[in-house]
Amino acid sequence: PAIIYRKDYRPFAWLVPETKLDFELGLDSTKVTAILSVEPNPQAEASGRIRLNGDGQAPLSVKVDGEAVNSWSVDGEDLIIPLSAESHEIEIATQIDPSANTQLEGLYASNGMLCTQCEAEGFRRITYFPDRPDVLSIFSVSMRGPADQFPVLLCNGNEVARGTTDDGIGWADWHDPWPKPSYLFALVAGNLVANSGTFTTMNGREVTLNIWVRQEDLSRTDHALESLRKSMKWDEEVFGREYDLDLYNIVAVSDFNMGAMENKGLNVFNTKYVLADEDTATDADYDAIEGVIAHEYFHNWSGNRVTCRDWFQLSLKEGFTVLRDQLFSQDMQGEAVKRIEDVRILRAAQFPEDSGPLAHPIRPDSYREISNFYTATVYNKGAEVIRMIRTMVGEARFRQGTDLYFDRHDGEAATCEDFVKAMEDGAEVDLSQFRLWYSQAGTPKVEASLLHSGDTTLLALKQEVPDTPGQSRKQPMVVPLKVALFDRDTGKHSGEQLLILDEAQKGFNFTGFDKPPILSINRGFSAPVTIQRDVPRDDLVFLAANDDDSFARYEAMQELVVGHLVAAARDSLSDTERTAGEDAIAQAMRAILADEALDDAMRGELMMLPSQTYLLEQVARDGATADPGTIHEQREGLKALLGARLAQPLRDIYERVANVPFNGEGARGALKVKTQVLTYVAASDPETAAELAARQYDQADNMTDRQGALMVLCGLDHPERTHKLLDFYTRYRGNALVIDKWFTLQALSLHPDALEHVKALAEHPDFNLKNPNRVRSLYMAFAGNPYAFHVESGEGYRLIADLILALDPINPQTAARFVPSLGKWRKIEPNRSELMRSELERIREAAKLSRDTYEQVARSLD
Ligand code: DPP
Ligand code: ZN
Repeated sequence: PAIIYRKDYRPFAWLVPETKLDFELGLDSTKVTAILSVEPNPQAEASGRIRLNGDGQAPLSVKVDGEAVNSWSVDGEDLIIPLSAESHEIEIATQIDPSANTQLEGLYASNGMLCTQCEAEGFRRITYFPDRPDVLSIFSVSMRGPADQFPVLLCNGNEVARGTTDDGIGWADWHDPWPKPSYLFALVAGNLVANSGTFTTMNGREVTLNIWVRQEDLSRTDHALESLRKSMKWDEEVFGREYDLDLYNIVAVSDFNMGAMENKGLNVFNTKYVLADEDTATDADYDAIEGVIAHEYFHNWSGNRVTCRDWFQLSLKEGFTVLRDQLFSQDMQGEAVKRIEDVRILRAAQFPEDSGPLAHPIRPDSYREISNFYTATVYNKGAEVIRMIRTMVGEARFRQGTDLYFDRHDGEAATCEDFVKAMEDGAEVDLSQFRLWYSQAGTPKVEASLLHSGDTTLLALKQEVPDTPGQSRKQPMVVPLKVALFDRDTGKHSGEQLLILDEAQKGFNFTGFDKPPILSINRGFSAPVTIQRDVPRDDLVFLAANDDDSFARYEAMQELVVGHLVAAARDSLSDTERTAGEDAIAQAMRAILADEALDDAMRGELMMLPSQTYLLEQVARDGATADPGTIHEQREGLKALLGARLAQPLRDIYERVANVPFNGEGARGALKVKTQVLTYVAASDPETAAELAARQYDQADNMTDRQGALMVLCGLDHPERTHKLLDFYTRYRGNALVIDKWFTLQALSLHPDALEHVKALAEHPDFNLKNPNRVRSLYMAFAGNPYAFHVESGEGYRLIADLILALDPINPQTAARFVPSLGKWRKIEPNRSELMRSELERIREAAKLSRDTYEQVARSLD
């Protein structure tokens, strides 16, 4: 498949001011008639023809200015129509089969309803169209279909008219007054009911809000509706953004490749990010729903009103919108814990990407299949990059920058460069060198060392941006680092400072310290970098107990454990060092358990050991390789040691939090701590853990508690494991989202037979390769199982390769998402590495691989 380059961007030769679509809807056969008003684009080179993108369909008829034409031709999947350089009306009829659309792009059938997913290039599977984000058009849509099957007919914008004919055909006309690119088109037809509400905007516009679901799901939509209201209010208050239609529809569908989609006025959501009640959703589910509802709502400005010129600019809308949803969630859920969670996600998903074969800048230079670039880099690192601008200029000037950006580019298809320029002008800051964050891939490494003499301390900083595929010898970036220096005698610091490291090396002097101070660096995770420093264990123990920046406190605890486990996994710990490390970690953990000033939500975070994925990244630093088996052993060993040494305080705290009533003050934190305690007990005293977990499961009056207990039981070889798994299945049978959890808990478990369990679950009658949520619930969880996926025989790798091959013809976009788990092979010890690589080669050799999977496999082997 051809490679597409950013540098090759050219504006489209035609404008399409208006598009009229007519749908005769049927699950197996839908007829689409599209009427495009086109005129030559004065900004582009004239062309004697128009190229319309297609994918899979055949034209039934083509008319230009009302006359049937036969002079069209097909180039690959595109339709080419000769056209003189003046205004025309093009009419094209096509027929598609939504029920055969298992890739879930374009118009497809799900559970008896019809829905669409057009981003990035799905619209071309509905009809021939210039399917690119810089072609903006005003859409009018008419649709009709059997009224009993499709009583509800929805599209973007406003409903103009609707009715039912005498012979039972329902119809509706919709009009969206806002020009939009085709990727924001949406249509839904089905038997749905709505939880409805209203929101009055800051200028008094009354907006009707609807959350559309199947009848049986209606009772689980209040949280989504409330989240939408909060998002609308917050975006007015914090970014000055007001909603611009009288109607906001959200539809939940159970077959969906992504989390959700921000189509203008008609968001389509994965049920996972809509449905929640206390019995079936965890606290984390509630938070995720609030965050994704906000994300899609915020796209109305950062994405829809200002869209992307081309797909290389994806981070323009995604990075910015992720930052916006993160800031919103910080305000709703608490800043400290949310920041820690966001960094944890970045480290789990983006850091490995940035140090592997699929590394790319947040604004990529080329792609074969754009679906492969909906990545943690474009989204999460993209958000971090904009957050750094905000950190450097402060909230007020950041707001001036975003105001100018929205003002300047409203109604346009913009670029990342436009955003940065608006920030420079609006926030009055020079971002020339900062732009490197858009072009250079790789996680910068910053080495920090303190040199003390007299009363002066020199903080010496050194940065290096590692080589990534296609990029070497990089330039120094602008790295904003928040630091504080703690006085060793008073245990206090005299204020946080923002240092800007913008050269390869730079020193900063601090005076007034009799003794070398204790350095707290990258506070709040002010820059998405890894900090490397030689720091005394005792200093980390101090910071873990005392740092007044919550993130830095968490980080100190992580650093303490990472340092110890990485050395242990590299087998470079002497016995004395091992003991000293264990003592320090136990001492820090004891302080965290005992700290009465700490709230439990934060305590729960501090108790979490670094993930094996993150540890693996750290062990495999600088070209070394990692043995996942050893990392697992060492991490579990440390958990067991802490569980044993802190048995009493852990029991005490468990008793306390177990008595916090659900819905009571501090319940969320209590639930988090409770399950954290169980994971330590499970490692040190499985029998007691099984007892406690079984009781927690039985007494649970909410899903957080029940899932936590079952998670712990899943890892144990104990009869209660089977009992509770069976109970859970029976209790929630028929509720797809909860059964997804049931699959996931088993696939992620630390049980020695987890691999066998996964193989058996793949044969379970409830398993289904066509439903992305179900596929992910089993296999994505398994690919993230640090132990079972990496069994020495290589069977885990084979399982994932087999899945990729089986799924690729059904749903290439989802299949390709599994490739990165095998693509890590270069970081792994030689035996496993070879097994992983050969699975990738086996995939590459398969006949008829999709563009999605081919690209990821080829890059992973390069
Ligand atoms: N729907 C996806 C998102 O919101 C892609 N735009 O991120
Ligand atoms: Zn998005």
